[in-house]
Order: sequence, then C-alpha cells, then structure tokens
Amino acid sequence: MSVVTLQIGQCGNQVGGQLFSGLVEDVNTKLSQTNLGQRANSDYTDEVLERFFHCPEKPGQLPQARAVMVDMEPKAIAQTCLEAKKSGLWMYPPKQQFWQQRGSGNNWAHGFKVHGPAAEEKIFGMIQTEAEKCDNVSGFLTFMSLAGGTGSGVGAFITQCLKDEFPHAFLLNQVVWPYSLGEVIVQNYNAVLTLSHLYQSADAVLIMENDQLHKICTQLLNIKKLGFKDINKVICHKLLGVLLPAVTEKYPGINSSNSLGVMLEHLVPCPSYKLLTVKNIPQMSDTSKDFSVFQWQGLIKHLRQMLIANAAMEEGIDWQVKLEDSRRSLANTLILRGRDLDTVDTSSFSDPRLYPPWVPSDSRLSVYTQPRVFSSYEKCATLVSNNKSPIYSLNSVIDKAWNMFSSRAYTHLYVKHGLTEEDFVDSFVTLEQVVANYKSV
Ligand SMILES: Nc1nc2c(ncn2[C@@H]2O[C@H](COP(=O)(O)OP(=O)(O)OP(=O)(O)O)[C@@H](O)[C@H]2O)c(=O)[nH]1
Ligand SMILES: [Mg+2]
Repeated sequence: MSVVTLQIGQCGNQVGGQLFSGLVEDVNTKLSQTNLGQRANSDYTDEVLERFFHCPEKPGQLPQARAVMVDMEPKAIAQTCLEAKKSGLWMYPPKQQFWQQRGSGNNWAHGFKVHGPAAEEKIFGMIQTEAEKCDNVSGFLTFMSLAGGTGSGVGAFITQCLKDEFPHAFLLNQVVWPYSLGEVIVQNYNAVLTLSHLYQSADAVLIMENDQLHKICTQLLNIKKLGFKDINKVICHKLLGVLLPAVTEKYPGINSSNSLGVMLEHLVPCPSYKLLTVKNIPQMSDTSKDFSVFQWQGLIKHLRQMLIANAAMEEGIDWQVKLEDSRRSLANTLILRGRDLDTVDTSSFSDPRLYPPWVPSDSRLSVYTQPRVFSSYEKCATLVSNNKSPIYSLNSVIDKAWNMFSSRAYTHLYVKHGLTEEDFVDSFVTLEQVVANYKSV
C-alpha cells in the first residue's frame, strides 16, 4: 500500500523534503545498527520504499519520492528539489512540480478562490500520474502551513477536490500551526479558514505547533541559532516515528504493518473529532544519544505524564497534574521502536480514566511495535492522540481572528478574491462546534 504526498506552499515543501530525506536516511542505516537480521532489514526497507517511493526498474536509477509539489512561487520547490538531488540517494519525480511566480501573499482567499481553481486541472493531472505509479494507493498525506496563503488556501482547496476524486483513499493533512506571536498579521484568519475547510474534507488533521517545536529545539536539543530546518527535523522525527513500518497485534500477519489508513480508523472513531497530535520520547541531540541508556518503564511513565499534563517534551513535565484533570483522549496509538520490546508494559495507556466512559475498551489504545532501532535511539516511543489538547491553541486563534473580524479588519483583502463575510462566519461556527465537541469529552 502506497501513500502519495502533496507538498504545498513554502512550509509544505520544506517539511516534505525533510521527511523524504529522513526516510532515505533510515533506509540506509548500517545493518549493524538496526537490531535486525539481514533478511528482516531488507523486508523493512522494501516496505519503506514501496510505501513512499517509486523505484524505477532500470538499474542505477534513484528512488523517486511519491510526491507532487505545489507552490505559487518557485523558490521553495527549487531549493527542495536541489537538496534531494545533492544527496545522490533519491530524487523528486520529474515534471511533478507546479509553481507560479508571485505567491498568494499570505491571503487564504487568493489561494483558495483564485490559485487553487486555476491550477486544479494541472495539479490533478500530476496527482493522477503519481497515483498510477502505485500498485495500490491507500491515501494522501498533505503538508502545509496554516498561516500563509498557498499551503493554507490551495491546500484546503486541493484536499476538498481529493475527497471527490479519491473517495476511498484516506486524507491526512499535516499542518504547521503559526507562532502565537506570529509574523503574518492575518495568520489567525488563514488558520480559521483552513481548519474549518479541512474539517469538512480531511479524515484527520495532524497538528504541529511552531511554538512547541521551537521550545524543543532550544531547550531540549540545545540548538543556539535556530532555523526552519531545525524545526522541520523535529517535525520529521515525530512523523517518522508514526509512518515507518511497525506491526500491531490487532492485525497480525503479513498485512499487519501500520497501513496509515488502519491507524487513522482507530484514531478517528467519529468525524466530529479529527484533530491529532504527536508526542515522542526520548528527544535529544546526537551527541547526547551515545551516552544515554533508557528503560522502557521510565519512558512509558514519562510519556504518560506528558499526555496527562499536555507537555510537548519530557523536560519540565508538570507531575502535579492528576489524571482526573487530564485532557481525555478519544483514542491513542502508541508506537514502540527498538530493543527489549517484550519487556514493555503499556497497560497504563489503556487506563479507563484516560478516556470518556463511552469509548469501548478495545477502541482506546492500539499498540504498534518495531524491533528495528530508529534514529540511533535504542528505544523510543511515539504517541499519537486524539484528545482535547489542541483546543486551547484553537480557542486562542478563534478569539484573535474574531476580534479582528468584528471590526472587519483586512476582510476587504479576502472579499476582493471572492470570499464573503458569510464564509467567514461559517468558518467561525464550524470551529466553535469543534471546540464544543472536544470540551464535552
Ligand atoms: N515549521 C515550519 N514552519 C514554516 C516553514 N516555512 C514557513 N513556515 C511557517 O508557515 C507560515 C507561513 O506560511 P508559508 O508556508 O511560508 O506560506 P505559503 O504557503 O508559501 O503561502 P504564500 O507565501 O502566502 O503564497 C508561518 O507561520 C511560518 O512560521 C518551515 O519550513 N517550517
Ligand atoms: Mg510562499
């Protein structure tokens, strides 16, 4: 089962590029560092390649990312393609890039109402071509930011069209949440418009917040001069923890690897709740990794408290937050990678108190395992949750956008491209409902 990736806008292209280089790096890990035998390792790497890359049959040709790149200005696409090429290990497929010259000027309406429809035919031609290279497309993974105009507007438009064109494929959108003291004045409008539209068409929206990622880079990884590349590496580390092959007991046997679709079905039990977040442990700089030894018991205990206290990282977790005050989950998926998996006790994540009473016991937690060592961590755990935690940031974005909207600040820029005031109001109503739904959990 393969996944076609769509990289939209500057952020979407940069994050996507980082993900594919992370996948290739993982595939090329020295056998001696994998904790697997040769045969098992080669099955694993075949699976990664099949899922995310098209491998041309001619010998000597590089694997091509199963990706379509879209931006309304050329720079991010050109740079991302160049970096892939420089690696000498993989490439983007030729002629699967759509770009224009001017960008969407951080204007969601320009992306959604103008650029999206104008480019629809060409972009869908590329998506079709990419899908036809797969034996079986399980779904689409779209990368985009919420704050600009292209990733957010064109991204929301394309997702809506994908739902019509590929009704049986899953649609997972990974969105980058802007800095709360962000650089784009209308970012809260763009975020509200994007999220409300994705809520109608995507199966799940995976949120990564730049504020939290920034903190991980500075406090945990000790990075002094921080750039988007560092942040994107953290995003990709989280994503790889989820996307790389692993096996779940619920579907044993050869087809049991974590087809994303199966994972999403568990995580999104009903369409009123589709916001996902990822936490992972441990996270440390490459130099510290060599000197660290972990026990599963400690990792699990910390990760559980990160869930309960809604902490983005293991440092400075508030241990005072009690389970009773926790942000209850509709579902959790726990993915464990590395050594000594038979010693792990995951029962603390099935604790009924972590879930609302109406979630059946067998729908609460799914556990995936993979003995292969990931990213030089001898043990690491990734947790994907569908719970209340994003609604605090969501509420703040809605409030700020509403304050601006109540004085109609900057709305003329959106109206100019065909968006109406009712469209704004509809988006507010949709998201208020999302917040209300999660609050009732
Ligand atoms: N994490 C991360 N955030 C990014 C990156 N590039 C931009 N952003 C964030 O994305 C938002 C701006 O969106 P962009 O992706 O640059 O905009 P765009 O989709 O290209 O849209 P236009 O430039 O308006 O056409 C801001 O919140 C930035 O903080 C990146 O590489 N990584
Ligand atoms: Mg841009």
